[in-house]
Amino acid sequence: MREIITIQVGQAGNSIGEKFWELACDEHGIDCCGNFHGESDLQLERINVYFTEVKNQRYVPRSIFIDLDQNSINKIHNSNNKNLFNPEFLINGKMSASNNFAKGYHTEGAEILSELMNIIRKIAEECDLVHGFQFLHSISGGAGGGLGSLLIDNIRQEYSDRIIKSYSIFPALSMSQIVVEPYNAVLTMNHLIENTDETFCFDNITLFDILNKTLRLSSGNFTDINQILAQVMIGITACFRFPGQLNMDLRKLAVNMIPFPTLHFLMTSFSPLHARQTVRYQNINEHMLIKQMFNINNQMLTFDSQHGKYLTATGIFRGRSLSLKLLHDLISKEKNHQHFVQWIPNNCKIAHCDIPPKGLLRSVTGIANNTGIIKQFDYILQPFTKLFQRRAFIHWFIGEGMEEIELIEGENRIKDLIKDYQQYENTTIENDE
Ligand SMILES: Nc1nc2c(ncn2[C@@H]2O[C@H](COP(=O)(O)OP(=O)(O)OP(=O)(O)O)[C@@H](O)[C@H]2O)c(=O)[nH]1
Ligand SMILES: [Mg+2]
Repeated sequence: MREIITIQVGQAGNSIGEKFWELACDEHGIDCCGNFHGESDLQLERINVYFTEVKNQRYVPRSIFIDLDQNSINKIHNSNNKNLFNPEFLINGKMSASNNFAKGYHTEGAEILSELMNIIRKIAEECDLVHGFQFLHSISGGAGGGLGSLLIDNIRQEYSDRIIKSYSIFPALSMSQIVVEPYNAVLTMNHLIENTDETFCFDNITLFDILNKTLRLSSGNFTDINQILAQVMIGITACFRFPGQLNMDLRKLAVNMIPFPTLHFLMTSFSPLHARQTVRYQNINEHMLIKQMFNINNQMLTFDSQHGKYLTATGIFRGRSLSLKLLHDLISKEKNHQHFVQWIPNNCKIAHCDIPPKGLLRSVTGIANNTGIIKQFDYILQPFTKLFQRRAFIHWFIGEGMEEIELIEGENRIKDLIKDYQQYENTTIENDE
């Protein structure tokens, strides 16, 4: 079996993780104590990818929840799923990272690093063959960004041939209470560029927009946002968790989606996304799923849709009565569209899992490597530069053992990444001739 280890860090990471496991347990027929009550063997066939069987038909998520303060960990200890998770793998430090990347990376986080790595080693040793690690975190938190980066760096060093993917939340700076978020985000990006294989990017502004405009939940909050995020993660992982005709794993996904090592920042989309009151009036067929997979209103991240070009895309379809032939035909038409680069032949793929998500007959989760993602990088880089030109607030970081050069390095790395994406956005077949 090829197992995946899930690591949640910081408040956002832990809250999203809680939701992810809730949905994953539901799909695999696991109750809040880890016991199997499913109806089908398919629910168990690949359950070991995400869960460890501890005794006959009792399963424990292969998951670690980490924070520097106690709040988000206490929430899990007190939740309905408190008996689901191994309490040894719910870990908090002594002191909050106080929104400071440097505390998460250099001081408070570094203090618990060896304890964390021991736990990760222990979990990895219990696996048959670790396939990869998935991280959940916000890039702008002190814990999620700082300690998350420290763990990613160390896991990359120790498990260099395993896949590391992250689900990374970009901040809504216009709604933020934290002035140093641009610093944290740029510093975290530096490590994600260097040490992850696949980073699925989400931004809170877009997710709030989906709540308000598409789902018409005017008083939506993080709980609702995390539900959408978890649903997308469930869609991305469906083909790893269930057997299917057109299947994939973390490595195959990376091989098909990432044309150059640093250009591994992926956007996602989901369909159907409808207000509860309208969902039963929709005919969710192959045409609609493909259309919405590329529709701007179904994207989980704001990107430059005017100039951005798709380098690669994959649709993960779920549901029993889908025509794969029709999906192939429709997706082939899409890839001739001007928004796809033409110098990567066959850059649009489909994967399929028979089992639909709970409560739906069919769905698609889109994954795209689109050069328009640089809009998000710009969004954090601009306020970063404004603050950093005047060296504002950097004493908080320097005071925790960080050197100014790390900020300069982070800034340069993002600038280079933007340039790389731009270069491939403008490359045409004619350029090669
Ligand atoms: N989507 C989502 N975003 C969140 C959630 N909680 C916080 N955020 C966002 O994440 C960013 C802050 O990261 P947190 O995860 O709260 O911070 P942390 O990693 O715990 O680290 P500290 O800042 O030191 O507490 C802000 O932009 C928040 O708006 C959540 O449950 N879901
Ligand atoms: Mg926190």
